[in-house]
Amino acid sequence: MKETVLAVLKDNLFSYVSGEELSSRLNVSRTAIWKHIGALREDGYEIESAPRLGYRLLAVPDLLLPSEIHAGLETNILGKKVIHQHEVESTNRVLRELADKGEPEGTVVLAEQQTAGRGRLGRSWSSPQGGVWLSVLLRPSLPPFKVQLVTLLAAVAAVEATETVVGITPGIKWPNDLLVDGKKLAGILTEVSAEMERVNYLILGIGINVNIPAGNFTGELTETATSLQAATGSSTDRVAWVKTFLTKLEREYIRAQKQGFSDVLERWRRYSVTIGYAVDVNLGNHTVSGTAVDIDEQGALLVKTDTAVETFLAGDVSLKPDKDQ
Ligand code: BT5
Repeated sequence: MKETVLAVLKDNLFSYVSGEELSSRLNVSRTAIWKHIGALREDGYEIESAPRLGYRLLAVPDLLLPSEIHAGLETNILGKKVIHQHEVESTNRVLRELADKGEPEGTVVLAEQQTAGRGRLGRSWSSPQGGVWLSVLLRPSLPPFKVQLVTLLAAVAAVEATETVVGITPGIKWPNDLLVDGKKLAGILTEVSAEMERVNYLILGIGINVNIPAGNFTGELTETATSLQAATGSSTDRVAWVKTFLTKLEREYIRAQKQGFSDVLERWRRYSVTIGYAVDVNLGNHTVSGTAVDIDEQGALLVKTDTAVETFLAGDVSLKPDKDQ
């Protein structure tokens, strides 16, 4: 209902809408309308109320509010429920707790900041204001060995959302880092709850540096990280990015479960900045050097070394300066 009040105010951006009109259009009392206006103001919307004229929307907060994400979102599953927090430890963690209690597929958790954002293998993810820190709950009907493919699919959706909203096409470093000019723009952390034969759920967490000035990165990130703001010189509508990403992710996700992942893999290869490159694959206790030649139908990386073609399901890849095709 609050979202409907907001939608009417947005449809009448430069004019007043009377309390009477709102209450008759929404079929609720004027007191109820007044309460919804109060709730919208608490969310950060600036709404003027003028005696005898009614209400007028003056400003929308720069926040990833459910009311903003929902407006015009044309998905059927993803983002039907959006939980927005100003600050959390980790959106993946919040969603994992909900998933264990039976939360339905598609729920999204968004935070303005994370205090303990997580990367893969226990690494941390810096998550200041201005980024998009998003987790989405999926319950795919896929065998556990295919889960990696959903992560690749999410990377493709994130590249294409960025292309649509911002006009730049990041490259993908295997398995799922988005890079611009060799620096990391976004990362994906997929956490899985599965049994031998069946996936219970999958938490797909993505972090993308959107409106973060280059000068705000500290430590090693000064050299290794970038943002959409740093790459384009202007700020990006974060709500538009989230909506576009969810729309593309849902379309690809539904299609892949019906028809398989070959189309996604083809596009992943097109965006890849790994295939054809000389790489070091760091496996923790040792490193394998060679040329990345392809990914297989499970999303594993194939690396040609001096002696063989080796297959890697996990690991950290660093690209070497020389392209070796
Ligand atoms: C990732 O891990 O790239 C996965 C990042 C996933 C973050 C999202 S945000 C929403 C959701 N909730 C969470 O708690 N996590 C997910 P990995 O490949 O392990 O990369 C981690 C490494 O990237 C760190 O060790 C740093 O070197 C670097 N890094 C950390 N923060 C970064 C940032 N904001 N931008 C670019 N690089 C960063």
